[in-house]
Amino acid sequence: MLIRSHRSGFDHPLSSEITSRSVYEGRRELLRLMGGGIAGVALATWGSRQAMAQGVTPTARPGKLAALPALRSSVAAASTLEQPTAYKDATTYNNFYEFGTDKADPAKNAHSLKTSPWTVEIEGLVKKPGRYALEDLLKLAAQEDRTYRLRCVEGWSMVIPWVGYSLSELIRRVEPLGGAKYVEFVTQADPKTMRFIDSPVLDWPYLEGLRMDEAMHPLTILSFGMYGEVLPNQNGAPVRLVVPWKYGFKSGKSLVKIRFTEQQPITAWNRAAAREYGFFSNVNPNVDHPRWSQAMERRIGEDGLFAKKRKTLMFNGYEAQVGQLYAGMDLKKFF
Ligand SMILES: Nc1nc2c(c(=O)[nH]1)N[C@H]1C(S)=C(S)[C@@H](COP(=O)(O)O)O[C@H]1N2
Ligand SMILES: [Mo]
Repeated sequence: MLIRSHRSGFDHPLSSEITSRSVYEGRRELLRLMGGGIAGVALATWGSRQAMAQGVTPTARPGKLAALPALRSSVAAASTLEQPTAYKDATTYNNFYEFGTDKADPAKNAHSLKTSPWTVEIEGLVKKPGRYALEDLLKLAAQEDRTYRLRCVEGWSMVIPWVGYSLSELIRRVEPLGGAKYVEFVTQADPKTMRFIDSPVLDWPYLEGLRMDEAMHPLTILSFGMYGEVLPNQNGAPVRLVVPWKYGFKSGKSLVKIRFTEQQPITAWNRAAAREYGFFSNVNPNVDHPRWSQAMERRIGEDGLFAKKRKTLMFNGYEAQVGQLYAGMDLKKFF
């Protein structure tokens, strides 16, 4: 199988705006010596740059994992203005059934996931199939800050500053053939490192899929990091999908294969309960899940006794950008 090398022409010139790792770490050290505070905000760390862009309280890089610097997004209105969810919450309240079904399980169990070496295979109806090393995928396009809401079908939401680039950057380079109508996403299924992979909750590997126009939409990202650092294992390291206008489960974690198909792919949740989880699964307050309403959501981190629920927004608040993809479709039928 073809291994794409650094010489194969996919190198993206790193913008001089991207702070190199050593400079970044140096600034952190300086910050630490100065005791943070106002002086820290003046430095172009991830947190302050993001805050200046969004007018929210600066969030410090958590300092847990390797830095993954990012540019402010070039995609118009790509980010929400909401305050990001606390890193602690975003990394301890997860759905990643390969590591257990309790929200706290992935944080406890996902350390066993082996994320290096990692490759993603591109196959199916595409002119340039092949196996891409993670290092090459990382450099395929500039990493951007994309702070998106993620709304789970279960009725909670988070605001996460993802680091990644539009999936369309990759799709364009591999040149899908005319017959390619859908993109299927296959995720890691390794019984040696994923404790719950033999549990009967789902058929493994966890599969997801998008229509080609959804996959090509600039808001759909391949994400390699969050909060200015590489992804924690429990959040789908080393590379995951993030589709902000769809329920969280459409955002497959720990991707190993991207396949271009003519037929609409089977997805893990559709196979498990077709009546409850459709192929599209667009966030829609007007289409209830058969067993509960989808009109409201609880923002993780706002769970005090008197915390108000929030109204769920059409397409999770991204209607202006993605509504057109579904013009003329009956969203009750194609849920
Ligand atoms: N491989 C895989 N990807 C997955 C899941 C999963 O169980 N396995 N859960 C999905 C669901 S239901 C949600 S809500 C999001 C949660 O992402 P987070 O834990 O980073 O917030 O991941 C999605 N991606
Ligand atoms: Mo979810």
